[in-house]
Amino acid sequence: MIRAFTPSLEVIRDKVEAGERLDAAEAESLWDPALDVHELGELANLVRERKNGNFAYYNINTHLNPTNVCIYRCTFCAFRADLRDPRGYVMSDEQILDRGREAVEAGSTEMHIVGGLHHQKGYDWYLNVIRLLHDAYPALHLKAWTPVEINWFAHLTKRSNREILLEMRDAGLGSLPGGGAEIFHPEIRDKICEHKADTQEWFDIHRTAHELGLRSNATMLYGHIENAFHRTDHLLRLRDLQDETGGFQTFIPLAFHPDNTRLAHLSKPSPALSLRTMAVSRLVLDNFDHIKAYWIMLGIGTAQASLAYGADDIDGTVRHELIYHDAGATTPEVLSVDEITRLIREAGREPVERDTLYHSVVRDGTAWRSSEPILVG
Ligand code: V47
Repeated sequence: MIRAFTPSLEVIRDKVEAGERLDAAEAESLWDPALDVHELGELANLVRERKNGNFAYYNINTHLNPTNVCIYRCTFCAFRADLRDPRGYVMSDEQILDRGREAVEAGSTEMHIVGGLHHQKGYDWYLNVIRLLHDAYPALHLKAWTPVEINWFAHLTKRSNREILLEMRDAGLGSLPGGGAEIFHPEIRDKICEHKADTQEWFDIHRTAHELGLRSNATMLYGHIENAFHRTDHLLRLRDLQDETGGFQTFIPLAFHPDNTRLAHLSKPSPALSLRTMAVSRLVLDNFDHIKAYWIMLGIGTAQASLAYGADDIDGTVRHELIYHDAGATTPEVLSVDEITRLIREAGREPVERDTLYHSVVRDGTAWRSSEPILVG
């Protein structure tokens, strides 16, 4: 069947096929429900295959949230706890090292570390998390702390973000995860997380990290009180910094999970919005190599479909994820390598195990090594 394209989709198709950048108005038009989500997906898939062929990347990773006690009260967060809340916890050094051992025994190449900002823990406690793990398990890549934490450490110590990042890097920090981005536009940010690191701080910290040679990721929390304008603004701000530094590796759209949050009256974003967000992200972020469909929060079905709507990565096997499961995610807590590679193959893609910095991983029994950087077209 031949479909009649809306004029704007024709313009977009021509630009995407020619490898030209979409401008702000074109980017915002992609959210218009009049533009068929599957046609957008087809265009996003063109870009995805141009950049990453038929590969779909995954890694073997473990999460560590050393404390859930947090001074901030972001409206979307179900994970945080007050200081005297019975749900509140702080992990001991021994528990942190146990998690590292478990990660290594499970073959993890990466530990993803984020947590609450505990009222009574100083900067040294957080620095020690990195030092302990790196000294004991130097091959484990520590992808840790968002700008929200870095900004808090700078505030606590009255030192610069650069000094904090340098000290963390020297202690074993390998890269920064993409969290804390939420929605950058102040109309929304001021309503959902007014106290924590603001947009300018988020960008300054990623810029500084990139200058220091640390790669990082970026996220966007969608499907709550934001609209198409705010999402477009978010993507364009990221595209601008990437033009400047080239330091971002992956963009991860995060679907809002409302359970147990102060926004519990909202419904979850639909799979159709998730697929559109994946496609729009791929089309607008022309300077990002990778778009990740985080299966934990999308659910396995939507994550599989996302591999045809612009995504080329589905994160990892993941063990000990808490942030989404506290907010009602019903996905499993871990997938085995067999399960993750099967779901990639079922979606028609070729699974490639990567490390955090997108080198392919070669395994020989229980030993592994990072090999060639994965070449992106
Ligand atoms: O910044 C918190 C989000 C983020 C909820 O870099 C929620 O590879 C939905 O950044 N519903 C942290 N989202 C997680 C994160 C991440 C995840 C996976 C991979 C990477 C990476 C980074 O989680 C927060 C916030 O945007 N979040 N609560 C919720 N109820």
